[in-house]
Amino acid sequence: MYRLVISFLLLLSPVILKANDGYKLWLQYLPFENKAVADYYQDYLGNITLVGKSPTHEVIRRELEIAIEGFFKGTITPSIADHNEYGLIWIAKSEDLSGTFKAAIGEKSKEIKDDGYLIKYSQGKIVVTANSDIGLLYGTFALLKKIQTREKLEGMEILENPKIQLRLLNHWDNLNRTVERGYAGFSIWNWHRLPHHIDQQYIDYARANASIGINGTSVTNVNANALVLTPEYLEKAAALADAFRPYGIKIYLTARFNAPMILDSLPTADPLDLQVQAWWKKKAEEIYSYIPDFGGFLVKADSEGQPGPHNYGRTQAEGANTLADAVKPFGGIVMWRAFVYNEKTPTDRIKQAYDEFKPLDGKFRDNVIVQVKNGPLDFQPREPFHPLFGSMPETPLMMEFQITKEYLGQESHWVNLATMWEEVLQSDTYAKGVGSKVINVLDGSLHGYKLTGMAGVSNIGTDRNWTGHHTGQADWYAFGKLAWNPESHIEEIIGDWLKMTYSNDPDFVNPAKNIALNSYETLVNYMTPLGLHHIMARSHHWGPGPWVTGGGRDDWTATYYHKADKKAIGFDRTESGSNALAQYTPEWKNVWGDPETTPMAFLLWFHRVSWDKKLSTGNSLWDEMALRYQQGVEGARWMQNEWSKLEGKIDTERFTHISSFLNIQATEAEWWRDSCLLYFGQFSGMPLPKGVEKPKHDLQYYLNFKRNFVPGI
Ligand code: GCV
Repeated sequence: MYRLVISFLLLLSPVILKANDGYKLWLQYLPFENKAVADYYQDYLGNITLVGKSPTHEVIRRELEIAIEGFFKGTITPSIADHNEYGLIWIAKSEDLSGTFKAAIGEKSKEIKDDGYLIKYSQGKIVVTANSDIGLLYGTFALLKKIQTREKLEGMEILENPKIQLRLLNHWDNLNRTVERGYAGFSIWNWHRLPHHIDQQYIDYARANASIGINGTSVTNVNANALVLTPEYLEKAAALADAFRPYGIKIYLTARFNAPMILDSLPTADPLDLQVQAWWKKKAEEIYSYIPDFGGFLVKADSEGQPGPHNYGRTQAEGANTLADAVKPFGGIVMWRAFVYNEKTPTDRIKQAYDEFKPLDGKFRDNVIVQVKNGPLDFQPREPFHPLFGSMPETPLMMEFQITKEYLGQESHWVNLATMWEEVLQSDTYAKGVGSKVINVLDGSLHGYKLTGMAGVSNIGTDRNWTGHHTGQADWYAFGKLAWNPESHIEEIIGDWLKMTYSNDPDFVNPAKNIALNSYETLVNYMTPLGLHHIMARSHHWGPGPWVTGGGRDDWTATYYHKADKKAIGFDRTESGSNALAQYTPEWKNVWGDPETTPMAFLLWFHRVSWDKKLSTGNSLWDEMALRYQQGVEGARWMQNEWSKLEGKIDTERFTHISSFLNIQATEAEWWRDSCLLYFGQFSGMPLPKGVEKPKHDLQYYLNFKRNFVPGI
């Protein structure tokens, strides 16, 4: 046993005020704030035993070293023994635990499943154990998190098993390094330099993901380029897979449905054609020769111009099954997206996925999982849960959330997405009566799914802080946490993230948490209050565009969705309208079928409401809308103001960056309010109620407002 020598003076220097570009994400391992805290953890961190040898063990060792360097500001040399009876932290797989520790853990170890882990304090020592190498890595990160958030180790007992098996990031990254709906620079995948150069950022990406339990990544855009399936790119993808493997992260690729035609000039991509089936089988064999643990395919078919089984009169199941059969012998899966809709189908766009997939329930191979966006439209600031959840008992469904904020202000708005995700996850589908929450569908408990999953469309790019807005990191973090356990408490998630990323000072953490927790409702108010949706600018979706109309596709306009006229506004989705409501269970039909019982959050999603209709608040619809837009603007200003009070509590670099983005947010909130109220005011013909500020410009100004080269298209 050795004792760490800490330079007391160094620990007292004003560390938090040093410049920090945010690259280290939540793995800052901030120095202990005083000698007492350092002394407390020193005994444990100075006496670590790590048993076993594997690439993942090396990752664990390295992570411990990085953490110790950070905590103690490099004043000690980490030394991690591979065997030492006196170690105070013991990290070992259950099979490698010595008798004493086995006895201390007792029956508990039997409760560890999959890549779960157990951390247990016993007689002055901490044991981190698991049944797999990756479980051990997760357990190590969990212990480090406890130290980062300055929790006491005595009496600790944490048993964690992942509730969802597939916890994936989806990158919409193109091979030319542009990122569809990416607002944080270019793609981090430098395909040109691969396979020979493994950038440090790939390793740090893997570390960050492993630290929150993410175990897979689909590295290419769902608007897929077939080239990624050629040897040239498979070699590169294999290099990424090799780099990620020790972190428990599998690689997945997006498959372009007509790849057999593009790459090998087959006359058809008909999934029932024998030649096509043979092509996919051969392709799978080839992929697995490069990447033996390749996860499988993610497919967007028959949607927004992507080819698919429709082109051959086949069903989504027939399409998915052909690819599934190809990867099955190697243990691969297919994630088949339910985001299927077509402008030529005359029904309400939000009904189309359900109409198409529901009749196919039970027709997919057992290695197919259908990936469904959280709501039936397209990642709007607020949508009711997708009606497919709870409606496909025989077909595993996984969740697709969008971490990148395509429709939510993109990179410059602070919105705590976990608040929105929690709202969806906690929704009761009533599929099997009360208590059939979306979570229960996803974790497999409601229908007995054999495959479970959650995917998040990544917000990561080459920006030094990875996500453009520093707080975008929180959304990445929260996604991982919710994918591991969708029941996680979002207050705890954001609190932990703030502590690990910035500071443990409650005078910083509490107000910052408060800003985050209020940010979602604020954004909904200044963008799409009362259930408005899809009123963003055309194509790039940045900023307001309630006037967007005409063009090639009605279902890509705003007027299709809000239907404002002199009398009313909103989309009637009840029996008297599109009857999208019929896709939900009777419980929801009762609530959402009547404007009087529909929560205001979804009023205009389900109903057409006259401008002068008196709402439960006592306001007319018009007044309520205007007041909510105003409330949103005031909320954004409040966020700005609250944040300004935190100056000096964290490093200036990140403080200033966030302040500057909050300025943008507050200005854009006004832009949203003014332009939407001017536009809708033409129809309502009613004056702005008291308390709502006068617009800064006239409607024409907003109609003429154009910006070139908005990123992410
Ligand atoms: C990758 C939305 C986005 C598209 C995206 C699509 C999808 O429509 O605007 O950029 O395409 O969703 O999820 O496939």
